[in-house]
Amino acid sequence: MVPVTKPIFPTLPSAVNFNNNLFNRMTTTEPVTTQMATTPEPNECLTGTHRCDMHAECTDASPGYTCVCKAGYNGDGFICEDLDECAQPGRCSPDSVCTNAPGSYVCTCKDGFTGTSGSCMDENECLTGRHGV
Ligand SMILES: [Ca+2]
Ligand SMILES: [Ca+2]
Repeated sequence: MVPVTKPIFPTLPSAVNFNNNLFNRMTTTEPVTTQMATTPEPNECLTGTHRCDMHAECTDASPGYTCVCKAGYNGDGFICEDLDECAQPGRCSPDSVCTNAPGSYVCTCKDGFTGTSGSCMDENECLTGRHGV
């Protein structure tokens, strides 16, 4: 009787190379996934990758970021539109005219009244010299 001997493990060079390639692939793939997992959360507000409106405040968060419209603007932070303050009653004194402006508003005293925004007084033409001679 002639004993039949079979190799338990493959000894062909191609089989060894295949195992080496697989091993190399596993060892080269692992650092990539580790690097992705440890990549710090980006500050979109500094990198400029946020989508906040130009009239919104960007605040970095993890993950992502938040956008809040600035004072004088209305919206969800991604789209901010100027607030028409003049559409709201009582913004300016009854003796002044309200003019809407981007992010703000202006109260201008009506003719015959002097003062600053919000407080207009009847102009004393006798003192200001704006009376006829
Ligand atoms: Ca972030
Ligand atoms: Ca406005």
